[in-house]
Order: sequence, then structure tokens, then C-alpha cells
Amino acid sequence: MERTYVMVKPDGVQRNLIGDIISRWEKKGFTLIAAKLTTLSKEKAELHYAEHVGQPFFENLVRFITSGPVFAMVWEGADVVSTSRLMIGKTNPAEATPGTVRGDYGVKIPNNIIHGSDSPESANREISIFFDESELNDYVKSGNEWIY
Ligand code: FUP
Repeated sequence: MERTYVMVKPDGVQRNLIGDIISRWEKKGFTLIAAKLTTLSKEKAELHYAEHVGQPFFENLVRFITSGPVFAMVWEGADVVSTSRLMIGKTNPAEATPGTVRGDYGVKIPNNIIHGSDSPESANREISIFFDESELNDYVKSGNEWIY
């Protein structure tokens, strides 16, 4: 079963959206494998956003993502990487469709509430940045027989 890394950013935490976001993924039918509230060091933030090093927005992005606690999660399910991206919406909340997290709650980039891995490879990389193997809960959720 596929896994993805989803993170409520500092703006989402401050705006009390953790519960709403967990609820969306739960109701969709995905399984929560790991979760924690944590504040990113500059080093961890730079590692997470390594693909954006050199971009004009990089410094701002690192400042933003380290400005308060984030809520880090691992979710599991069929096609969970691509489906989570659909549930999250476009990067710029001004362009994100209503019904998506960013479309419903975001106004201005980089305050776009939430992050989700863009491929299974990125998911593996990001999960290993934020979680030890021992923190990943391997289980089958009862009720899955109504989903699959
Ligand atoms: P996404 O995959 O939708 O989270 O978007 P990206 O990986 O392209 O960008 C990561 C983060 O960089 C965004 F969430 C916000 C920030 N960003 C900017 O601030 N300005 C930009 O022009 C692009 C991205």
C-alpha cells in the first residue's frame, strides 16, 4: 500500500486547521500511520525543501516553515500520493479550487496551509526526514473492507 507525507504548515496550525485536515483524510478512507507536532530546525527545513535551493523565494519559505510548529503526518492508502495532491489543491491558494484545503482556507502564497509529497519517491524521502522507522505504525484499519 502506498504512503505519503502530509504536513500542516505553521499557518494551518495557528489557524486551528489540524483537526479539519486530519478529518478530511480520515473520512476519505486513508489510514494514519504516524503523526506529531514538531518545530523544524533551519537544517531540516532546508533538507525538506532542497529542490528549491537557489529560488528567489527560498529564504522566505524557510523562514515561514520554521516560524512555528508544524503537524507532520504519514498517510497510507491506494494512490494516496496523487489523491492527497488533489485534496490539497494548487500551490498558489489564489488559484486553488474550492473544495481543496488550499482553495477553502488559503489566501496568499507562501501561506498555503499544507504540504503533500509530489511522488512516491518524494514521499519516501520526506517520511525519512521527519520520522524514524520505529514511529511508523504498521497496521490494518478495521473498516478497510468497506473501502477496498
Ligand atoms: P507544492 O508542491 O504545491 O507544495 O509546491 P512547490 O513544491 O512548488 O513549492 C513549495 C512551497 O514553496 C510552496 F508551498 C510555497 C513556496 N513557493 C513560493 O513561496 N513561491 C513560489 O513561487 C513557489 C513556491
